[in-house]
Amino acid sequence: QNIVVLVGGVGGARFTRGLVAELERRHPSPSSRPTVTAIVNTGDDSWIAGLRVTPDLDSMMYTLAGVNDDERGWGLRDESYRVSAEMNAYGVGWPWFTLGDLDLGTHIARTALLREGMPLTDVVARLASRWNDGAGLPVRLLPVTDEPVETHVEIDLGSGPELVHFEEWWVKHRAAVPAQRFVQLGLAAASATRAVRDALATADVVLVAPSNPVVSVGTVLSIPGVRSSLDESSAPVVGVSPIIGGAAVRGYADACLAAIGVETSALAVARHYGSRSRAASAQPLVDSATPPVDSAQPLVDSAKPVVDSAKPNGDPAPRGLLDGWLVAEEDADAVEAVEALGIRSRSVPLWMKDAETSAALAGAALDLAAELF
Ligand code: GDP
Ligand code: FO1
Ligand code: CA
Repeated sequence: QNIVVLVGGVGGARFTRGLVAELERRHPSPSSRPTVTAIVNTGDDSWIAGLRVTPDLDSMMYTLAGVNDDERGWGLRDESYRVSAEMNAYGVGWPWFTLGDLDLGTHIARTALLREGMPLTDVVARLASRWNDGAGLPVRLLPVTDEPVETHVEIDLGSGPELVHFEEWWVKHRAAVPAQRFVQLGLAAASATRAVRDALATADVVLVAPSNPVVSVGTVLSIPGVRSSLDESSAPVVGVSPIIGGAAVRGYADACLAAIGVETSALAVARHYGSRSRAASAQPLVDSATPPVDSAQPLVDSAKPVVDSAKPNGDPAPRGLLDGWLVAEEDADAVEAVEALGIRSRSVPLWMKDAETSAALAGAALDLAAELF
């Protein structure tokens, strides 16, 4: 059995860690255990001081390696900040974006491999392979695309509209300035990797983690090739609500949803994702043709052709995303309305407090998928 999970950073990592634990519990023998492939958002990636930083891939890698800072969610534990203090003293980099000394080691290694011409997918596999004494991670991590796609946010700080990187809006401004719209730089030249399309084509179950529906899952879905691969798959697609009792737990997903006109509720997110038995309504974020480049030292350009982004005329309209949707017990009254959308729904404990609650949540998602086979 092949399980594919669509993820962002911290929410995706906690859920995937629970999924791994639940699969180990259900299948004690590794040879009969399903494989897990995570398709990871790359929209938060950026150039900082000449280094390629990939926050959501790193949240996944550090969490699955068991070396993450669990309190914060992101970054490594037992960090120090000597290097970034020096960078800040020189006025280089993003002073509001905390980069630990050990974390910087990851960014230097990744950037070095990218500069040698290695595609991001292979770089991620290489970085992942060192953990667990060289055994690697229990999950295959796949960046959704090898081409740089960066989410930017249009804001107005009083001197007219300007575009800032998503992390600047999120971390520096704490998403307190309204986002007028999201723009994905580089999207026009990007496509899902072959590995991503193959993983979706051979998936028996697809899970949508309780990740940010706009800038994490929304970005993954917007990459050409992802939607079409999902549409062609016969695997059930089960999502987990990132909204509990009308609140964006941890972070500012509510500000992201407001920017695209979606209410912060489990039902509204389900409606936004749509039912797989019906035509899609969810639109990708706004595209822009300008790819993000580090102008000082451009990456080796792989000049890959765009694959399967154009739909030939006469193709069926894209489908919605979901066959199943887990909502919180606090949102039990939404189950009926979700089912009226053509999406099978259950209410379960949705808080990922610790290893046990995360594993139970992943188990509930697997059980709902099994019902939908
Ligand atoms: P990020 O990239 O680090 O922001 O992480 P993700 O996009 O993967 O996930 C962030 C989302 O996870 C937040 O918007 C929350 O709505 C959701 N989230 C965080 N903790 C929990 C939890 O315990 N349960 C559920 N259901 N969702 C959560
Ligand atoms: N999140 C923060 O809220 N503040 C930070 O200073 C910060 C630094 C950071 C450094 C490396 C990394 O991989 C992730 C980091 N994050 C930080 C987490 C993360 O990038 C964002 O919170 C999410 O992408 C929002 O979706
Ligand atoms: Ca993120």
